[in-house]
Amino acid sequence: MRTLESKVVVLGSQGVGKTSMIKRYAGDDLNRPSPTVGASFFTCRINLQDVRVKLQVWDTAGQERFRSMAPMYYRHANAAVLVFDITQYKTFTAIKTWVNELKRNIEEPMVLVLVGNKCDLAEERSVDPEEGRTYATIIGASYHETSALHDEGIGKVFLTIACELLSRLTDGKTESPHLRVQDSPSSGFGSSDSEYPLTPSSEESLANASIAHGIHEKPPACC
Ligand SMILES: Nc1nc2c(ncn2[C@@H]2O[C@H](COP(=O)(O)OP(=O)(O)O)[C@@H](O)[C@H]2O)c(=O)[nH]1
Ligand SMILES: [Mg+2]
Repeated sequence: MRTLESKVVVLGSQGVGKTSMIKRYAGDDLNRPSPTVGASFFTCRINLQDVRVKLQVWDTAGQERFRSMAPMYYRHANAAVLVFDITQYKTFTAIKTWVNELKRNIEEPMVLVLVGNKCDLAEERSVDPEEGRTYATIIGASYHETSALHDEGIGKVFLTIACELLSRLTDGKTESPHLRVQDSPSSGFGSSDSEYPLTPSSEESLANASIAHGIHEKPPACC
């Protein structure tokens, strides 16, 4: 069985629900406190056909309020989730800034998904889904609406990323040196991640003492 390893960054204005989405996907308690400095990530494993896809999903720890993240956050990222709040138009316009920030920090083509979160607050909606879809098309992203509160649409966001990474790989469309594929005949899901290649270096870990890492395993899925 082959293993595909990738790094996914989550971007968007403060308060749009990034941490809630990630916690929801990680099967974590939404009320558990998160680190307040540095960054944290968790690894989600999904079996897609005959490939084991590991998504290393990175969360910010509030640095987004400075409208810019440390380069380490973007390093070797293969996909980005751009999140806005459907009830706050300014968080939608802010996506453009995040797209520019991505362009500044990442040269290789990435998988992009645009996500309108808080769709449970439909009566307060200020971003038309058509506008969201149109902008997604312009930036080459897929468009999703989610509710982290009600756990709606979140699994689909990450499954879309995993499927897109896989199809780019099998189509030979990506030559990214950072999208790692390994043949892993013996190691199963229970195997150690001690040599996990995307784990921050010890130097980075020291500089970001609050980095936390969790692992979550998803049931097999198909694209
Ligand atoms: N109604 C609603 N509130 C949400 C949703 N997702 C997050 N929130 C709330 O929005 C606030 C900010 O969420 P958080 O995950 O910390 O946002 P972050 O700053 O982008 O990481 C919190 O009060 C969450 O409970 C959602 O889907 N619906
Ligand atoms: Mg957060």
